[in-house]
Order: sequence, then structure tokens, then C-alpha cells
Amino acid sequence: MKNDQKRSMRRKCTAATVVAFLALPCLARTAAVQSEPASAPLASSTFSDIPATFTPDTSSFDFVRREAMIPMRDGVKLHTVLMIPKGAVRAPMLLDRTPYNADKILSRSESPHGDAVLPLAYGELFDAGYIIVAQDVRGKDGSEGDYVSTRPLSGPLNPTRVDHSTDAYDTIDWLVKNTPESNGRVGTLGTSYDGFTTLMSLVNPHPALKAAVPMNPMVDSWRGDDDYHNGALRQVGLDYYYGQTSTRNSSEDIWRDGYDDYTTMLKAGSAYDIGKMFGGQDLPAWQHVLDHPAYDAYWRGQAMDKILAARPVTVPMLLVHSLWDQEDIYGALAVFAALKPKDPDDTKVFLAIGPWHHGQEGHEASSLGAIRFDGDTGRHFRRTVLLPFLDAHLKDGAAPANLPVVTAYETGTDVWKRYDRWPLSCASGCASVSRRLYLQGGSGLAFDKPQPAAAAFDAYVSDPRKPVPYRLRPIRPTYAEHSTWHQWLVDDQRPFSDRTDVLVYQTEPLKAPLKIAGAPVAHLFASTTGGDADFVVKLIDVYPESDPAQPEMGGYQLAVAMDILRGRYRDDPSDPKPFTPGQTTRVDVPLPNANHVFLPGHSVMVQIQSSWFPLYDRNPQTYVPNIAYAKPSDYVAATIKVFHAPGAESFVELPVADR
Ligand code: PG9
Repeated sequence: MKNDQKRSMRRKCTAATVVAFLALPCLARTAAVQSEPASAPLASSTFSDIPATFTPDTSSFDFVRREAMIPMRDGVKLHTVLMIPKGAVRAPMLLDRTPYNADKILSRSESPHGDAVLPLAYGELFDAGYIIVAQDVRGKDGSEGDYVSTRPLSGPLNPTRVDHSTDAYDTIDWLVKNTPESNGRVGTLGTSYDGFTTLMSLVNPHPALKAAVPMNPMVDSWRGDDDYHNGALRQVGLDYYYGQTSTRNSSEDIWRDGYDDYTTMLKAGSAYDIGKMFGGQDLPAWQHVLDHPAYDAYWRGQAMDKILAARPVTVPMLLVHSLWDQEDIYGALAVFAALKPKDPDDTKVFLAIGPWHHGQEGHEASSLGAIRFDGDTGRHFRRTVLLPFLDAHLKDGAAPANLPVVTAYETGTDVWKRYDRWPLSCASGCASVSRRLYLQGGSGLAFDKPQPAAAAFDAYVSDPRKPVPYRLRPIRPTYAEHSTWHQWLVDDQRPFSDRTDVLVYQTEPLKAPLKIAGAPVAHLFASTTGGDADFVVKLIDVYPESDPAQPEMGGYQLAVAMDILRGRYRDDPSDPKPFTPGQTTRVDVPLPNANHVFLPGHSVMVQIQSSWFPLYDRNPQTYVPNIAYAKPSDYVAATIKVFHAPGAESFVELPVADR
């Protein structure tokens, strides 16, 4: 026992000697122990392997990690982590404000090297001399205060005097006054929610804010980002809100009994019923989503494109958009459309468009699902667009970035393009004019109007008891292990074209390339025997049956733009109204932007259906006040007709662009 005690003491001293100024007392104590008689008891206060203080030796590290609790104007302190290149002098700072745990974001691995500790993209920026700062937003993880998911600006939707705009301002103010290594210039950046906080930093920006990079930002969660798409509810949001808002540190994970979400959610019923299985009714953020099914003041008042358009554009920004963004496919381009007219001399608002899933620009990006690109497009973007943009605005005496207004990856041809505007095409009066691609009898699709003699419509039965899956089953929960949620937008659409409740129209193989650059819109003439209906439209590039270079891609059906519209909002997103059963009605379905070339030998396909489950909740097809609370008896099958007759010609307006 005594020998053990001595060994303990020796170990303790060995550890303590790591810190130079502890070395002497340690040796003295060792000597004292050795001179004591073997039987003398040791004082319990000295019997510990853990030194009173321990300072790791980080002298070989190439970074200094600093933590701060930064006070906001209401006294709440926000937990902030700074990763400073060792020896930095007049370095610019990049700030990411996040609900996803600043500590975790800035600790990819245990390493003495900043670029290994940081996520890939931040590591590259660190190597380029930036101080990387991450902050927990109020109410999450290490920060004090109350969390409100995508907290609205102070005003009618937020009774407090603090929001992400004031918190960004107060943080930047503190950073420039308390970071001696910095040059006093700050950039904000982040992806998704952090892209939203980046946009918020542009509302009454701090004078030291010199650049912003909102990547895949959440902008309007009703029109086309996380919660709804054109009024159709994205049920997968439940898992997100459960994880993010049931506890402060996101420690609670949602669970599943079954393996296939299609079965689980079909059995449960409405979106409210699904939430109730997990206590969703007690999560205010989820309930807010369910209780605002229409585009009311709640959503309009939070739409970041509208908020920013009402203010001057003073800070240069680089908006980043992913063409196959499974979460926020609407936001970045909506902000670009809203703000570009306020930047007549092209010095403030820039856009990058890549062939990515949500956030893929920050990672390795040479492919997405089965689709291969021309090299690592994420790296290309970060080196040739992101870094020059940030350097030009944040580094002392840096050269101008020489960026075009728009840097966009063209899918189909796999080349990067420089544009002076977005979209390239317009309705009329510009070089690239949009063209109508008409649905035809006999499953045809062509730029000519349908012949009067042909069948007037096609019909299908949409049955909410057998909704069309949004991807091949089994469908794993979005955030489950091995989920491939991130790539679902490039899934082969062939399995769905075989269903009797999916209409399919296809052109002949193309003889010349067909380029689109902008947002297609489907204009449908349709009727239903029900009181309400959803319309899903998919614009698809059908590959030739045989491709010797990539045989497995023979006949692949790659969606280049697809989306859903809840029919009750067809005329006014704020004012839903039922269908009159059997009456032909015009329904316009806006699709996400594409920058794509359909190559010769490929053909264009349009698929139309009335459910996309379980990503979107089922439309019961009986008109009820709020579909999220529909009762089992409300779900009825309906016959949907889509017309291609004179006077009721359904077509997709393609943003055709000159090549
Ligand atoms: N798309 C996620 C999100 C953003 C904003 C609100 C809710 C969810 C995200 O990836 O952060």
C-alpha cells in the first residue's frame, strides 16, 4: 500500500513537471516523502493523481483557442470560441453564429494544427490567415438567454429588444475591441441556419462588418425552405425541432419503432398525430409551424428577402446556392433577386451557384449520389470564389477579387460559367427568352401546342392511403444513421414513372443542346373530384439508354427541378380556397432554379403527381381548415385530370438561355 502511495506521488510529480514553474516544489515534495518513516500516514489532501492546476503545453500548437462570454445589450452573455492563428497580426475575423454548438463545430479532431481541428472549409480559411470565431446563439449550448428557433427581428413577432441582428452587432463590437490580433475587419458566414444568422447580421450592420457569406440560408420557410414548400408541410421538420428544441444542448434524439418512415407516418395519420407520438405538441417551434399553414403575417414578417429589401445594401455579400439543396433550395436566390436591383454598380451583391446538396460547398464535392462532376467543385468554389471574395474585403491592402456577379456551375456540360446576371432568361425583351414546353396527348412533350384532335386530358387516382413515396422505400428517418437524405434530389426518378398515379410526358431525344438558366414554372390546367389537391411537378433529364462511358447511367432520370404546391394556395398563398369538384382550374407550380444543359440524345421529361410522402404531409383531398389536424375520415381518394386541350393547354415555361 505504502509503495503504491509513493508511486502515486511520483506519477503526480511527473505530470506536474510538464509545467515548468511547478518543477521545483514537486522535487522538494518527493524528497520529503522519501525521508519520512515507512509507517508515517500520508496527508489525504496530497493523495491525488490530479494536480491542483494543470496547464497543457500547447507551445507546438499553430493556434490559440480562446473562449469568451460576450455580453449583449440586455446583459445576456453568449459563449464564443476564437481560433486564432498563432502569432497573428492584423488578421481579419470570420464569425459564424450557430445553434449547432460552437464547441463541436470548432473541434473536428484533436490536433496541434488549426486546419485539422476546424471543419475543412474553416481550416482552409484559418490557413489563409483568418481568425475563426463561432458563437452559440442565445439559449443554446454554452450561451445564456432564451432560445427561439430562427428568432424573428424585434417587433410584432418578437416582444424582446434583442434578436440576431442586435446580437451580431454586439458580438462584432466586442470582437473588434477585444481581439488584439485582429485588423478590426469582420466577415460573417455560415450555412443554413447559420446562413440565416449571417443575413440577420446585415440588418443594421456594425460598421466593422465588411463582408458576409450566407450559404444555403433559410430565408422563407413557407415558400420554399425548411418548413413548407408552397404551402405543403415538410413533416421531416419534426425530427429537427425535436432534436433542436426539446433541450438546450440538443441532447435528446428522436426515435423510431419501425424501419421505414413511410409505414410509420402513414399509420400515425396527420402531421399533428405524428408529432404527438413524440410529444411534439409540447414543442412550441413545431406547434408554430403546424398552426400557421397559410402564408400569413407570421411567415411574411420573417421572410429575410423582404426584410433586407426594405433596407439599404451596404455590406458586400456572396450568396451561395446549391442546385440540389434538400433543405433550403429557395433562400439564397430569393435574396439575390430582392437585393440585386439595389446594387446598380455591381459592387455589393454576388452569387455562387454549385451542383451541391445543402452545404456541400464546404466539403469534398466531386459527385452527388450517382452524378459525377468535373473534379472537386467544393474546393474549386472555396479557392477561386470564396477566398478571393473574403480577402478582397477583409484583408489589409488586398487586391480586388475580380469576380463576376454570378459564378455558376452548369450541370449537364459540367463547366463553371461567369454571368453578369441571374436568371439568364426572361419572359420577353432580353437575349434569352423563356419557352413553353407543352404536355401532349400520348405522353408527349413538345414546344408546339397540342393538336386539337388529340385526347383532352390524362387522369389518375390520387389515393391518400397509397401516397407516392418521395424516394424508394424503405425510407429511413432524415437524420438516422446511414440516411442518404442529402442526395435524395438526384435519385433516379424511374421507379416513380411506373406508377399509375404519376403522369409522364417526354420529348423525343434532343438533336441540339437545350440550356435552361433560371426557374421553370409549370402552368397546369387541372380538375379534381375532391375539395383540395397537391400538385408535384418534376422536370427531368432522361439520359440515353446506353452510355458507354458510364453504363450504369443508361436511362437515368435525373430531376433538375421539382417541387410541390398545395392547391388551396393556387391563387393566393395567404388566402386558401377549395376546388370546385370537376371544374377545370389553372394551377401554377413554381420550380426551383436550374442551370442545366439537356444534351443531344437526352430527352426532357415531366412527371406530375399529387403526393410526395412522407417528406410532405398528405393532402386529405377533403377541404379542411388546417390539414395538419385532418381526421382519418377526411382522407379520400380523388380523380385528378390534367388537360392538354385547346384553351386548356398545360405547359412548363422553361427559362431557355442562349449558349
Ligand atoms: N435547414 C436547417 C434549418 C435552418 C433553419 C431552420 C430550421 C432548420 C439547417 O440546416 O440549419
